[in-house]
Amino acid sequence: MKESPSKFNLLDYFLNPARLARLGHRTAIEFRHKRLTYNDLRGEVDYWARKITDSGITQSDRVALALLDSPELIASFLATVSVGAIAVPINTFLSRDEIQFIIADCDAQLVITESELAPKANALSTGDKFSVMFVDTHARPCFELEREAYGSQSQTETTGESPAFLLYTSGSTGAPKGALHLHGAIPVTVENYSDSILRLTEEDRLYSSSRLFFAYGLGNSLSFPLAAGATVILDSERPTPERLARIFAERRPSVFFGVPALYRALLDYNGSGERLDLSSVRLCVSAGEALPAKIFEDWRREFGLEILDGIGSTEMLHIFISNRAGEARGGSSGRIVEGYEARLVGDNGGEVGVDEAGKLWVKGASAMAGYWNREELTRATIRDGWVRTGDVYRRDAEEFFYHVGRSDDCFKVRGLWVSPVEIESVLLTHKAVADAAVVAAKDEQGLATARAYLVIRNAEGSEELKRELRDFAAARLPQYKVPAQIEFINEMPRTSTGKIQRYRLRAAAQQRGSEG
Ligand code: 3UK
Repeated sequence: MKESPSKFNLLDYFLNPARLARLGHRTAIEFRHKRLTYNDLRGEVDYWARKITDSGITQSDRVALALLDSPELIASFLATVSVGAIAVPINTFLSRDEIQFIIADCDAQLVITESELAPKANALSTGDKFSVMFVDTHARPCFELEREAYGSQSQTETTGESPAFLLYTSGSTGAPKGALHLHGAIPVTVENYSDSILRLTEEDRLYSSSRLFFAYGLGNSLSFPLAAGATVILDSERPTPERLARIFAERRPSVFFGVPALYRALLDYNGSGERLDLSSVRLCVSAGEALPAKIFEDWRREFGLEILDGIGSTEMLHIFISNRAGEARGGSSGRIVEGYEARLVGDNGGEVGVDEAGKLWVKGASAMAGYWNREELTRATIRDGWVRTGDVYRRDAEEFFYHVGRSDDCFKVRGLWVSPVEIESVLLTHKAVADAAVVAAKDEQGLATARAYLVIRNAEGSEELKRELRDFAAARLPQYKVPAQIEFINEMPRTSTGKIQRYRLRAAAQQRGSEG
């Protein structure tokens, strides 16, 4: 007989009485002019737990959280899971229609949203299947006003295997799908990744440019700082290089989490006469897409800091292959994080050899329980505990992993496999190239060829530059990988979580046919 899992609740994990006795007066969150101690946060969670249960929410109900990064988002997330309901953080950059799709898909009974998001939220208040609660993050914290009325809330009984939250991801195409995670998943990411790779102390100050609604940001700004008794710096403004320069100078984070496009923008900003003060930073992390070796090297040269690239996914909750401080390699995602297992699977279903490309499968206790209401897709994604990531990787003799591409992004030219990432990382070493994406296109004869979309730095996008770039690539790549077509664009299309939208470039490339 299977042993029944013991009682466990995420709120208790982070803010139990014993921890509060030790950490209560330390700062948990810094946000605008506010500073919340761990005790304050507990008060805020209790306030929200009461409001949520008062609105009729019970175990397993879904509570959608369409909030900017704020103490209220952290508190309402923990409050929701503390009463056994399922929190659904929503990407505030999505359109009204996309937000409505998610609310309908998870059948939320309650939506907590921001007065500031009124244009999007107004449409929500017309819903009749759910109620809406508005939050004003500019107001004073609720617990200060109403603490007396909202004493400690008794928790619903949950275990490590109770559903806790849903994270929606659209992948590169298709409708968003919700990855369901259990109460026990967050502690696994803390033990596997944060404890061994970040090695946080109570003195650490964490800042993530990726938001809490994204699995990466949820780990960076909620799970890891709170589990370590550290401080998280939250910001609801757009993370431009100017904004970040201020955060680094004024808030002095010790750990910074970004995405590759932002690291590149920060390097450009720093090179344009402005200076970034990174003197408080001891650790930089990158995820979301592959960090090109060029950025890794430029950053190290400029600031004397390594960027620890690591791959994570919504399905696995956080990073499962990562570089380590002091042994990071540019162009590599690093080695397997202890607690996870990885397999690179070839076309015949067996594991590939050293330096051979294969499909990446991972296994680990932070994996999602499944996609919400998508049984078939769940079965196609997880088999025997192995999660198919959709990525192609190769592993060298020292067990370092190299991202070859998403399996749907790789294509063949003259019968030979081409990895867009490899061509892009070569193009990015040219001084004129600020951003690069390569997709499959057809030449005049209708044959598959590589087409490069480039954002150019301080230069005219001339025919001469195209020739120069092709010669540059030809000197560094086999002929079939040299982009036969080059197009200059003003801005790279990216998702709000920082990934290149290759499907949009592919569609454009198909339309353009053989020109270019
Ligand atoms: C790609 C990477 C190369 C890869 C995420 C950290 O990105 C996260 O989750 P998503 O569900 O996307 C997952 C996919 O993104 N990817 C992510 N990181 C890297 N590719 N190098 C990387 N370092 O295709 C993966 O399958 O949005 C990242 C933590 C939690 C996350 N959810």
